Amino acid sequence: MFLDRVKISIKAGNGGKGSTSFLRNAMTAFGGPDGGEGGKGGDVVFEATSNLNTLYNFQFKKKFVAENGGDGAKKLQTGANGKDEVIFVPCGTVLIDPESNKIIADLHEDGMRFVALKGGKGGHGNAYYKSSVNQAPHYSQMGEMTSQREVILELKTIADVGLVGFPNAGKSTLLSCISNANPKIANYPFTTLYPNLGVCAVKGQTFVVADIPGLIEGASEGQGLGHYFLKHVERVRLILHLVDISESDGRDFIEDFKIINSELSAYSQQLGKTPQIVVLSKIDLLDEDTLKEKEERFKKEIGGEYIKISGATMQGIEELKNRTLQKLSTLPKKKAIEVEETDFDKRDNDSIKISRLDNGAFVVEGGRIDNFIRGVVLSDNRSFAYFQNRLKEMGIIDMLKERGLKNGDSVQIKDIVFEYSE
Ligand SMILES: Nc1nc2c(ncn2[C@@H]2O[C@H](COP(=O)(O)OP(=O)(O)OP(=O)(O)O)[C@@H](O)[C@H]2O)c(=O)[nH]1
Ligand SMILES: [Mg+2]
Repeated sequence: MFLDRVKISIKAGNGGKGSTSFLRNAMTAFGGPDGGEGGKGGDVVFEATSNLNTLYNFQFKKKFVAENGGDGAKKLQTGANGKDEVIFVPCGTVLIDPESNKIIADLHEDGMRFVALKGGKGGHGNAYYKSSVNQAPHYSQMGEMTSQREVILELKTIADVGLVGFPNAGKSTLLSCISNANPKIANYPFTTLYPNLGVCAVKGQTFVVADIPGLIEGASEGQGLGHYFLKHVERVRLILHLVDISESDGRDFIEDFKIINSELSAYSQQLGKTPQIVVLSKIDLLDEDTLKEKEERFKKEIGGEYIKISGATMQGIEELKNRTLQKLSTLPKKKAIEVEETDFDKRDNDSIKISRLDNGAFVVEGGRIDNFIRGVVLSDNRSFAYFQNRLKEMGIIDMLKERGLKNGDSVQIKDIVFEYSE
């Protein structure tokens, strides 16, 4: 099972509640406020690891929630911070915001981390609100609530070299000859159904090779397995373009070469321009004269750099490894995918929305209201006075009046419903 695109839901931890408490012991009957702060909620963090090659782990587990912050307690005890939820993904995983379709992170290197969602802030305890005018506040603050988000994980494999060609061209055979990988090989098209990675060692150096399912004419329009898997060679620095010069499947090898190149360009201009080494494969199946004839034809009609190999006799394999390494040394390291500026984890701290119910009651909602209401505990008179003052200061009463608020109208703000009077 190969999984390279999956949608999951993530949620950071809520902030813990601040505590309302007063110092009380044998010596102090009515001590000051000593309610501690709520702890911070855990973050949702993605981390790239080279121990994974697919998104298979996400087939069944699709929901990830970081721990909530602990509540504050008496004696100024701060609540514990919630544990971060660390989600491990294979190197090359790109995170996409399904709402905007924008890329929010590219985890292309082992150990790379990205904090996708920050945990909610802890609420203040009542000790925090102690002031010269209010020595004994009977209220504390709720922690900041976080909301659940969806994110798409898409794997764009990280490899230096990509093997590209028609089905049966000998791509997997080549991978097994030059690397530690052990891919399935068989004499029928589409043996390879998902990308294989192998590490090739040459002269004390290594490079990573990706073998993908074969392409056919019209792949860009969905023929065969389509060009779905080309995303796994999108980032390679060099393509080994395999062409079966023995024409064992009955097609013309020059045509094959041209078709694959036009499919690469149809997928993306950039992929069409990725440097290539043309690899003429299965030369053991041709006698010397025919091989020479075909080579001449290739030189005349296509030209440029090429190399002849046989996975059966190993002819040309060492040379191909050396040439690949040499060519890679002249090519720049692939850059990470550009990540766009997004507001994925941006909290709504500013909005105020007013609507009216059928019964005429006004409803006030929005991020600014949520933040404000966290600090309101209505069992306390001072707190209610504070609430009313703040409604005026924030301009909410004026906004409501503009919408027709009159004496006696009912106003609903979160769980609080009150009757307006001048
Ligand atoms: N004689 C000979 N046969 C080869 C050579 N390379 C591959 N083959 C055979 O060709 C067939 C296809 O080889 P694969 O390596 O599976 O081809 P592939 O390009 O990975 O094919 P798909 O995964 O279907 O796209 C198998 O039967 C191989 O044994 C070669 O150099 N010489
Ligand atoms: Mg194969």
